[in-house]
Amino acid sequence: MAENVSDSARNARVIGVACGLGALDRGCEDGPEMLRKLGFFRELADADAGVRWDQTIRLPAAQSDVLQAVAGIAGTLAQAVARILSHGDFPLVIGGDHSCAIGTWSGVHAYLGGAGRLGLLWIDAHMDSHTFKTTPSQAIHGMPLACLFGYGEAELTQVMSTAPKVLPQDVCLIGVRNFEPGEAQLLRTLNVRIYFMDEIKQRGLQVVFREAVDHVSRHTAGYGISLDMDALDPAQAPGVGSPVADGLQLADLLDAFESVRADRKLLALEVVEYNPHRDNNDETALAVRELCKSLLG
Ligand SMILES: [Mn+2]
Repeated sequence: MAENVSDSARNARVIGVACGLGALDRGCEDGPEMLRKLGFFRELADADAGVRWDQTIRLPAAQSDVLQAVAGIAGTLAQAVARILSHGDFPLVIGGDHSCAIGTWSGVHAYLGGAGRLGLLWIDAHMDSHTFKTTPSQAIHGMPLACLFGYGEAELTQVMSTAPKVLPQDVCLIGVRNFEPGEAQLLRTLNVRIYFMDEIKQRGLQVVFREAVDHVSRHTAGYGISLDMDALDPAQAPGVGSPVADGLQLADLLDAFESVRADRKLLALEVVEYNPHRDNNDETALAVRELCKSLLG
């Protein structure tokens, strides 16, 4: 791990991942470009959050099969994330579908090297813990968390290194309310902590989030947040590929993000699955902006 991280505020570097190949509806590949067009990363920069667009990763013109294409994106993304971290900056990855998580967290893992383990908060309506053996849809955006644990195709589990990128005891899922037996079985076997919506409603997101941050920080060198926009209630974030009713309230998640704004152990943020073609008056785009602001502002 590089030692050049100063105590001054880190500058966020945005990587857009214009890939929706891992989803059934590819529309989220237009997410990064739409957010750019709306100009709000510029707005964040103006707000002195030190945010700058680094690059947009696109699919190669000549595509092989979906697995190879997603694996290719993951490799490119992982390198970019590791580079940003080694410069002492903060990677903000904007999807694209959730399969980009394979690249994001493989890159953070590579950056940490032997410095310690990586913790991960996975905020999502789904578990994303399928393999090709258990998935009903074959869609790779339903698999990234399993891949990061080391389960699945070698192309997806061995990005930058053969090691698992996270250990089950260093991960928490938040907001889950829609899943299939095969993936639930894997997470149960691995004993991963899952905060389902009913527990969140009972105890409140602030309490649950604080507990989850402690959980993923305790034995790790740092942690990341992977936010699938479908974790939010579709009434507040309709622009996603797989909406599920009864989700997180935006105001609660904004408060939660603000609570870790100055946390030096937070290493990277990823916001995925925003699909502009399904949005309503840019409501979801605005939610992405507010969430980024609350974390970086
Ligand atoms: Mn997801």
